[in-house]
Amino acid sequence: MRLNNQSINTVHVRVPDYDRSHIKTGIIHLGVGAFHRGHQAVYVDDLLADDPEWGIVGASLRSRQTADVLNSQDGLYTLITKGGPQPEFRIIGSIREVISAAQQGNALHEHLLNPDVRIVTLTITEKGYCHVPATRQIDLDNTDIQHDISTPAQPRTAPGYLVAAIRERRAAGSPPFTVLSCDNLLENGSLIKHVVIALARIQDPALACWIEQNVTFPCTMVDRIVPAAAKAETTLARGHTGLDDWLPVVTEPFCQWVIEDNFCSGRPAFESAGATLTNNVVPFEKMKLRLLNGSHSALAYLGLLGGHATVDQAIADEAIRSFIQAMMGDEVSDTLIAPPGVDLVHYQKALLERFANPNLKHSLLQIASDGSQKLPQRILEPIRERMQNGQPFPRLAKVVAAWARFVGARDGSTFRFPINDPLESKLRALVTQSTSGSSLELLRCREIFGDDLSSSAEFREAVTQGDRHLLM
Ligand code: CS2
Repeated sequence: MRLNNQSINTVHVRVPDYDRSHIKTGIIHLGVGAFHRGHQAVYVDDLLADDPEWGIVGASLRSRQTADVLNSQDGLYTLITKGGPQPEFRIIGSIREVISAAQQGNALHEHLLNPDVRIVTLTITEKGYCHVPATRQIDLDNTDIQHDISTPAQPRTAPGYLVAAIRERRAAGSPPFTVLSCDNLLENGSLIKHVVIALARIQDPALACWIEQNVTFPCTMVDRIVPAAAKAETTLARGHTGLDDWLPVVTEPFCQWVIEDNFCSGRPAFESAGATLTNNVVPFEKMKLRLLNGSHSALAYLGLLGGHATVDQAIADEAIRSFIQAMMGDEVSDTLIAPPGVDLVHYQKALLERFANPNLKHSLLQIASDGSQKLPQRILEPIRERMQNGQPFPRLAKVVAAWARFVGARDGSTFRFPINDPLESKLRALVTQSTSGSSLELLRCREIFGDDLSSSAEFREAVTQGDRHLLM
């Protein structure tokens, strides 16, 4: 039997504690991947019993499969939390419907015009921001952005959908919505604000000014490890609930959401579901991006080069584990200011434990994807700060060297690793077209390294040293 509104009454696990037929749509979420379903949708599920105004309509910008499967389950899915030996199961009901934007762009647009929708949340991954990673400016060479400039009423990008909807809401006299970014980018709210306003300005400068004055874009720090679920999880869910769920979500017990309290049209009591509302998210973002995500990227590139497949395997490798510990403790933590109430030493220790979770099977290739979009905020920003302070950064440089080898490594004429990166062809051309064929040619990529690092002899020398010392 499939999981849906009827069959849910037969299960003996935790199910929504509210009447789903009374829920309204207050949130549109762009990018309904596993992360959203393991994180924000769970917080919302926790608060709907007290406040039914905030149900979610999700949209997938690229894949149609998520919409098809979740709609056939009435939006329901199983959350499988793997901490100790016994996983915990729970059915989440906060997503009312999912739209596949590529097929139903107009339906998404209509939902975005609904005046009851007061928040648009985003998990569109780093590349969804359509910016140049090194400069954080809108990427006018991006063909989807070019499409959205020439055809604003039929957008393809998230910024394009936001601008089109804000324009019409403004014309109709509807209140604006808050745009709540939940991606792993520094000052993620400011970044999406910048891209949205830049896109609006090209079309209509008055609209850009109005957005500046009326729409808010709070920054957030989101944290929960949510690996892509494997087929085996469907079997696991069925074994426990008796129902077929084709899109369960697997996650760890840890969960954190720190949100800048700046909502232009109201918000649910996110704090009642465990989120932290604050005036300044930046110290939380920096800590998490540099310690957790920076270590994740280091584990991915060093681990894959060392023959590992998952995070727990890589962190069990003594050489890699002590490298990560030293990178965090000696090179990253002194670039940080501890957020209120956080002990950075304790935070690092807890991260090592989370990485060692043997039940998650978090794929290193998944983390290694989109390196061009991830390295700047995870690895390059702390490097820049250390260079400015005259401090060495051998381990951070080694992570850059490991990324370059991962991207450039070849067996004869074929590349050794599949890379999944919007700059893939450019990066690989840098290696194949150079006379040296060395992966260090990748340091010339200005979209990633900026004008400063791509021309810095000190940076190149440190990465070259790191490359010599890579264990291979
Ligand atoms: C990971 C993140 O895939 C990646 O790049 O580093 O998805 C990470 O698991 C989450 O940010 C944890 O909160």
